[in-house]
Amino acid sequence: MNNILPLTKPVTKNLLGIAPEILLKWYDEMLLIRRFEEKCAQLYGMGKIGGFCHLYNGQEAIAAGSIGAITPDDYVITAYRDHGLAISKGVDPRRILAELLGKHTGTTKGKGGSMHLFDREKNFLGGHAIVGGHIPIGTGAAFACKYRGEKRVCLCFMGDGATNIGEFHESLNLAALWKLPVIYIIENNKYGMGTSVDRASSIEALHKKAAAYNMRSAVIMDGNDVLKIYQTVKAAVDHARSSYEPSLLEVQTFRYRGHSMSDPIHGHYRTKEEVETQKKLDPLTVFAEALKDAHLAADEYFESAEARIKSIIEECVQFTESSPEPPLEELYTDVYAE
Ligand SMILES: Cc1ncc(C[n+]2csc(CCOP(=O)(O)OP(=O)(O)O)c2C)c(N)n1
Ligand SMILES: [Mg+2]
Repeated sequence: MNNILPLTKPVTKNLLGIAPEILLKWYDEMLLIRRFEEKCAQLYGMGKIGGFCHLYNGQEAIAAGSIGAITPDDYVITAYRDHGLAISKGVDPRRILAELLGKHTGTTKGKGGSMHLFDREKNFLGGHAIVGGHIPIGTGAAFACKYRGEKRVCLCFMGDGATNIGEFHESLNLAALWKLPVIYIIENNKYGMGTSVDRASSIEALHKKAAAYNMRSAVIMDGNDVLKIYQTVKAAVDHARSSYEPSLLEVQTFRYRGHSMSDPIHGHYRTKEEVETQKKLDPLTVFAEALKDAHLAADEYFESAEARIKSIIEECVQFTESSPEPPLEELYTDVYAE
């Protein structure tokens, strides 16, 4: 089977009539995620980040486009590849980096690490390490929204591998049966660790799994096109708000790094050529070209964005380096709910 995304011209040219400041905010956000992840890779290499660390390089358009389609009141939940989604949901990147370095100022007071980011105020429900384990929690958040009579929704992100887990199927069944305002978003980056989708799933078109539960579904082939993602997620969100009905969306994407920081970029399961081909459709380049074509930004804008993001990253590092380690007594707090 062919694992390589079709090289179509991806970006919707009219930019959907979205206000220029919002488009530029999305670009900045995607750039922040990319540079943040590069800094994480560097700090990991220096031995400053311990434990598992899964980077989001290549998948940035999904975070910006999907979260651009909801409001701050809505919930977001995901698995362990969570830095980018947390940034887009408005979690302070300084506290994210501090968490990765195990500092007391981190989002989980330095006790959760990369895979367990959490921010109640921002309605970011994690950051979960067990594949598929968070899907019932996202479904439960949507249940709570409906039960309380609110018009909020939950975006529940997952990897392709998670769609083979029992909790995925149990959750979809209940969400469809009880009509819950949840949008399940599969970030199909073609692999679960070193196993390709066709080796793990009986069906490669993962969105079609919704049919078993009579649920609406769609696939976005250009997962590097922030506008297509926004457009599709927005339609699903609007539908969930007005009817409480769930959807299953599949976004075709690609991770540029290894599965986690302890894995090689290519490994034995994918070729250098495949990775290089995918990188030709880098979501940042694709979006920058669309912005230039639409005369919304010129080269100077992209240079100034780099400078602004660089200083944010420096601030994150400074904040983290000067933050204290958690005190010993923290070992026993927040372990059980009271
Ligand atoms: C229940 C469970 N089984 C196995 C693992 C080990 N594991 C960690 S990540 C992963 C691959 C998941 O791939 P996918 O859902 O496609 O997400 P991606 O890493 O590609 O974002 C596996 C098998 C785990 N964390 N939890
Ligand atoms: Mg995957």
